[in-house]
Amino acid sequence: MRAIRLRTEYLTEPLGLGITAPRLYWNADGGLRQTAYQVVARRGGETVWDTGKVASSRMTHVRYEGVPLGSRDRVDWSVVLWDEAGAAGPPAESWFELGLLDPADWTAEWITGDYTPEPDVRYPVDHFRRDFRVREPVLAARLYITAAGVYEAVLNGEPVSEARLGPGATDYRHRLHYQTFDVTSLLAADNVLEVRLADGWYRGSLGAFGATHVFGRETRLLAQLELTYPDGSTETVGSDERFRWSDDGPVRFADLQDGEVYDARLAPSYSGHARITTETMIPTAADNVPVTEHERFPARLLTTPSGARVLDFGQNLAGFVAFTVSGRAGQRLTLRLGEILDGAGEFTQRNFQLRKPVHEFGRDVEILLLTGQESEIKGELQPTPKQEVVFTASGGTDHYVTRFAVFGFRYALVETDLDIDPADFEAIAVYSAMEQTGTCVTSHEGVNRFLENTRWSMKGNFLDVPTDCPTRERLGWTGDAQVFFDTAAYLMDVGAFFRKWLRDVRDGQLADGKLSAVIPYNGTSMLYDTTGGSVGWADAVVLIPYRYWKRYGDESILRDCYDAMRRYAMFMITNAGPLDPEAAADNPHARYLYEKGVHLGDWLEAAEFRDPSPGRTPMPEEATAYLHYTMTHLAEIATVLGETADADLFAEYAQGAKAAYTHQFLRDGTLDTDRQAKLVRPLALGLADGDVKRRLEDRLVQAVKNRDFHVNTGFLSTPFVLPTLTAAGHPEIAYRMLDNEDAPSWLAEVKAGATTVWEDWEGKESRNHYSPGAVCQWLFDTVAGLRVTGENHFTIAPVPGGSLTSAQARYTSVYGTVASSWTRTGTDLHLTVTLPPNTTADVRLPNGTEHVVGPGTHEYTA
Ligand code: RAM
Repeated sequence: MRAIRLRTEYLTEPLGLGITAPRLYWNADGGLRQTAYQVVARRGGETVWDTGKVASSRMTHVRYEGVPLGSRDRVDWSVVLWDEAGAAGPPAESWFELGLLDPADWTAEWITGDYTPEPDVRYPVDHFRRDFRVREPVLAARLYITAAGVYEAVLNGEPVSEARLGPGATDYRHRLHYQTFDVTSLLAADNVLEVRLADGWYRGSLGAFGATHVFGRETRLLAQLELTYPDGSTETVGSDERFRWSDDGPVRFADLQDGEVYDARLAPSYSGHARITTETMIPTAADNVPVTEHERFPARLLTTPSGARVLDFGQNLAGFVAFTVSGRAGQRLTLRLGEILDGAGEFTQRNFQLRKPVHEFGRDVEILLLTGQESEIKGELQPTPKQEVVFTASGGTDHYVTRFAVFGFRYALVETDLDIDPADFEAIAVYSAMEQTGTCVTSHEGVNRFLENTRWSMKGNFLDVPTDCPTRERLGWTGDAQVFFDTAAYLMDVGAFFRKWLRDVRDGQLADGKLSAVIPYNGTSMLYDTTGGSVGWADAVVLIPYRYWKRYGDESILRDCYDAMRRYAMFMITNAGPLDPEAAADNPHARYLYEKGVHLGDWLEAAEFRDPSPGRTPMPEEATAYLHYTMTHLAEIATVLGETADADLFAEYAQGAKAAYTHQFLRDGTLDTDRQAKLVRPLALGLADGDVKRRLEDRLVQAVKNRDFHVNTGFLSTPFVLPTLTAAGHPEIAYRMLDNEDAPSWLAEVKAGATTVWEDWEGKESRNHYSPGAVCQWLFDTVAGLRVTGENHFTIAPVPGGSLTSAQARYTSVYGTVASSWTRTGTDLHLTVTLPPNTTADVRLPNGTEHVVGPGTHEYTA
């Protein structure tokens, strides 16, 4: 038996790790059971940790407990596994290297361009350059780098890494990440280090209204190149006033949302010098996967009915655009990027653009924008985001690729007098480099496409932060991430990604314990702080760590987040109770009602059931239901962490809220409505038992039938509707909703040619919103029946049904790759289950038979 998929803190061979006692992970290959392991860790040839032979089946969260490690330490570790026969296998090897852990490690200085930023002015991209010689050969070279802005570093003409858009998005008031790159192989005797610096999240447009200068006016760079020679001596080339500077390069304007203005005739002169500046923030390691370029899509040229030329890349995505053109110097090419063609077949950006002032604006204007009082705003308005590239040709052959903007698009409207060949244009998907962990292929093409559309919406929105859409808002809406977490975790390995964002979540907690509804902070705080206590959104601070813990068996995420969870719990408790005590006088559990605060509700239910003024009307039903649900999770978490007093308090509120809810909303024994969200919620969140539950289930089935198997739930209930129907013994109803190609439904979008998931059932808003794709969790955990239910343990309980004749799912869990595949012929079901070594599973067949099995392939016919 041999260890495979060796990882450190969810990362493969991380460089610049910020965790001094990292945890180690592996999967087993060959053999059945791991009976023991031995980890040996070495630093520069010296053994710093040797576990000896540990009798254990553990493959995850094995914490380094050797000699204390410090900045820059590189540790090579190996693991040997013993199998069920007591035989040791060959060692498997990996490594990690720590980054700069002590503020004093930073000897480089913060630098900025030699200009004084004026209000209301945007500046071209800065170019910094430092030429230096090294005493060859260099044994190792590390570049530690970050910026207030976004940077791109190039050493001797080569990008220092595949990472893009460093330092990534955080709340720069609280946290700034740095990156570590191994640049050893790029060094020569004479070297040129060049760094480009653009506005990024720090100074560029952010959020729905494209506010600028949210974190500051002056962009800055910090770069520290450390060279180690074979004799052990070191040398540091750090950013300082010796860095040359100019801003006369080709990128005349760059903004993550608006795009780039690029003049290929220009090259930076580096005629000036960088200026030393100050920054009090101490950069820390992200311990996350980098943002990188992924799939590339070629273009097809369309001519619209009005004669406009549009490039169609065939896939809606978030990323860059690249092209090659040749023409006369000064010839222009403008690309506008959008997601759809309108009803008339014309290019449009209307489905995601809002408007903002041409001039920089402050809080007063922010209020007008947020309250829809645009007409009160003085001065000219402009669309936001612009999503455009304005390119000027050099006269030779030019290659352009976006570097400092991200576009949500499938189409590009082209305006140019250059001769263009669509074969010279490409769309490049850009997202956090998460490993793809889950696939599910069924006999239904439409279902398969919907799953891949969901994966694409995930790719389109997992760029360092889980955002709602890559066009209009690009914000880390907590509720969207919360409802999607389990689907996300099936599709890709989100261990490092969500650990990072959960840190952002803690940064985004407000003084009263609620959370901003979008994280990280984006400037227009008023709206997001007001809605920040919304149930379903704020609960992300509890529900995501909880699900993360269950999926990855990682209790430490609970410890990391416990303080924040507890503060949110206290916020809920403080605000519990009736809005109008007199009106609630007959409810003996009224103190456990949750009626106060601003709640977004089920958000974007189908039009006929949509709340006319979400966030304005009280939402006692939704809020009390989530008080119960979240307190139930909190009680379990507090128990696990040994916080018994808290556990009692949370359990009291969980039970109290259930009683209050039952009295207030289920008093007549049921709810009489075709509004699915209202029926799904009490069932899914555990608010109904016995007869009441059965009546609600029947009413839900009736509601679905009354609406011809359409879906009419909103963000909060969409992930629950099919699981609830299945749990109620009605998988056939669930399948009919899934199969339905008539809107509102998931497959109506597929039928309409969607390549990503739409925000709303009507397709009027963004076309790249993963939230309604949260139903895909059901494909993995119910249709294929794959669930992680313990350490090294799964439950496999497929529920075949509907028009599906087969389903095959594979999921690379933290314990290895597990697969469930079934085919149906007539009434016969054939199931194949494959388990990785050192795992077990409870296999439950649809006919009720159960098997406890170990590694290998198991076949069943029922
Ligand atoms: C929006 C976004 C987001 C949602 C909030 C409430 O503007 O679409 O997805 O969470 O509203």
